[in-house]
Amino acid sequence: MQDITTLQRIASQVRRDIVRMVCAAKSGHPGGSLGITDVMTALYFSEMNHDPKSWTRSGKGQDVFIISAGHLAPVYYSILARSGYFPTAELGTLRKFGTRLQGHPCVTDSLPGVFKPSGSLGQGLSTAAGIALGKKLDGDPNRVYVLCGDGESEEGQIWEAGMWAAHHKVDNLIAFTDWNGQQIDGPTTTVTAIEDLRDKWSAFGWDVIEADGHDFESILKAFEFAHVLNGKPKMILFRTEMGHGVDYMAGSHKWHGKAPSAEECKKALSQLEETLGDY
Ligand SMILES: Cc1ncc(C[n+]2csc(CCOP(=O)(O)OP(=O)(O)O)c2C)c(N)n1
Repeated sequence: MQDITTLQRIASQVRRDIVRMVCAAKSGHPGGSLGITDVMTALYFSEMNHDPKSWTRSGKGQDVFIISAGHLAPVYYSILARSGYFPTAELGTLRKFGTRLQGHPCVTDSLPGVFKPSGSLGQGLSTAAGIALGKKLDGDPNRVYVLCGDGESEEGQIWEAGMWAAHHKVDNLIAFTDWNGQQIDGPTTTVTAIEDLRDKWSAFGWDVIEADGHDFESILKAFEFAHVLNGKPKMILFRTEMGHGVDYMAGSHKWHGKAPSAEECKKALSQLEETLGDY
């Protein structure tokens, strides 16, 4: 469990990692990654029971995290490296030929921390629900977490998994949505409206919690609240801003999957300056 100032410092470092990674690769997904950074930082550095030293792909004896919105690989890789799953020096290899850090996570046997390949949207919630039920059947008291996108939630399989998890009362499953209102082609309201996510998830038999995805107190309270609810799977809807922390990216779907130019990178890094120190 880290204090909030430490979490802010880690998140600031992770945002710089994301910008450096996509700039070096000249491609990738900075917008959603920057938007979900605070939540992912709270998850790995405060909420989850995990230990990189004893991690195994079976996920036994620890919490499991599945990234369903696999294009958010930059934030995922940075968080894994900063948590100690692999060296931070490797972050510079994002999207390079032969790297373990593919543009979307793939399970090479050698990349610790990754349970499942992703990138084809809509599938991760099904996997997470299955792993969570498996843990219950095994008597493993640990939880399963899964990150979904709001645009991703336009996929039908998300709702099939939702029905299934509620039917089987998979209450050790904590799903969360990066509710930034944006997806690849524009606002979700104009692509395929999914509002109101609160009503939809509760109609599907889930406990629903809403929180500010850029306020660590709100994020941690949401996770805490999820622990005391029993009998249903939980969905935390984190209100976030795409591109959070970089003014010219903030709130715009245009930064869903585009690398900044060299000039824009400099600008982004100067805005993410190490005011709180390096982590
Ligand atoms: C099955 C499938 N259909 C389409 C895509 C292309 N695609 C990649 S990301 C994306 C939008 C996802 O939106 P969201 O989950 O809101 O992510 P954000 O834009 O907030 O990063 C789409 C349509 C895909 N990867 N997989």
